[in-house]
Amino acid sequence: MQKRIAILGSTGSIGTQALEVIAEHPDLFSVETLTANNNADLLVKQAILFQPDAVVIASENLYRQVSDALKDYPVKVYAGNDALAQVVSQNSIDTVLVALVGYSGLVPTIRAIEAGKSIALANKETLVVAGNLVMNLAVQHRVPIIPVDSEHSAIFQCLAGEYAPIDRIYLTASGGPFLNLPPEKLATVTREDALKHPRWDMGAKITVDSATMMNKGFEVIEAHWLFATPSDDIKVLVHPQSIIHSMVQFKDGAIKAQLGEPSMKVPIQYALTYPDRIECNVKKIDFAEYPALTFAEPDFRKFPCLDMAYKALRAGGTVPCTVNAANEVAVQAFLNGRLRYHDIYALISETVEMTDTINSPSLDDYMEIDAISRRNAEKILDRFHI
Ligand code: MN3
Repeated sequence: MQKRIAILGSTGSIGTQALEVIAEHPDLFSVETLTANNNADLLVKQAILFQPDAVVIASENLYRQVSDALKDYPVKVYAGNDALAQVVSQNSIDTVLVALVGYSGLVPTIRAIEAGKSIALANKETLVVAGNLVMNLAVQHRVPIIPVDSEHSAIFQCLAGEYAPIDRIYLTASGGPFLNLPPEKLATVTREDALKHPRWDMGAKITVDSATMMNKGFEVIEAHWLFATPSDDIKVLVHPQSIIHSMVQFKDGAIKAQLGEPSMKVPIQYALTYPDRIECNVKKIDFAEYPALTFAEPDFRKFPCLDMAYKALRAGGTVPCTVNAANEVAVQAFLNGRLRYHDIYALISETVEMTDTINSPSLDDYMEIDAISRRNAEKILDRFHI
């Protein structure tokens, strides 16, 4: 029987690659729902090609454009963020792939869990903001959360068939575009410099997060919640070749790693076929091309956002929620030319200092703290004139 998939964020980097996977295996998968933020043209193209039951365009002003373009097709068209959160509970959906960017993934993921859907999670911010709440809800509703983030997929694959507890997680990091840049040069890097990622082709937000290594910090938090591992047992390891996608060490010192050419298609496909493996149309590794795999400790002083993420995880409560909100404001401002690279960290850390924390937050608390943190970050941003 075909697995019926909803893709939240189908026009982004993960979403389009997920549709490639689905198109290569039409016997195994069908597309039930597609959603996009504001790329109406691509959403319409995808809807015509895959004929889902429904599409959602989050930007309500684009509703007319999408519904007109699909008026001759049997595809329901909805608009707005409420529709996006509601559409995941449709009976006809088996698995929800959450490929939204940032905080916007949280509420739809929670609604999908409550509706009992299997979750393929590509949106790390959902766990950064509210990992405790989301994981508890998944246990309560007996819903599997299969990671799509390549490092977490690697760890998940290393844990297949294991019962012993994890001794240590090695979370590998490419190091981003500024790995070998002298720290004093970071003051003058531009948006274009930050968007040139050496190993992975991704959306703008995550590429900037990779340049600051906030992405890796968020992945530490994500790993903590997915694998119930204390932050002290999660080590970031800089591995510029990005061939080892992460590793797990067990009590006896044995280490399992998952390797391959950098491609998101493998983790996306594995999340959809788990526990099975099927043919995947990607470049297979030729070790002769990689005579040396190298490893180094990360430089926490050069990449203070990585350190801040560890501290936020240890502080707990709504601190990671505030870090995420401030980071989203900072990255957007950086992309718009309103903030310098090295002020991203300063903006986030000042926002954390300015914002109250709640220790055992409910979803409403997270939503409130997210909104307050964004307002505080915007206020601080006004002082960082370029
Ligand atoms: Mn990753």
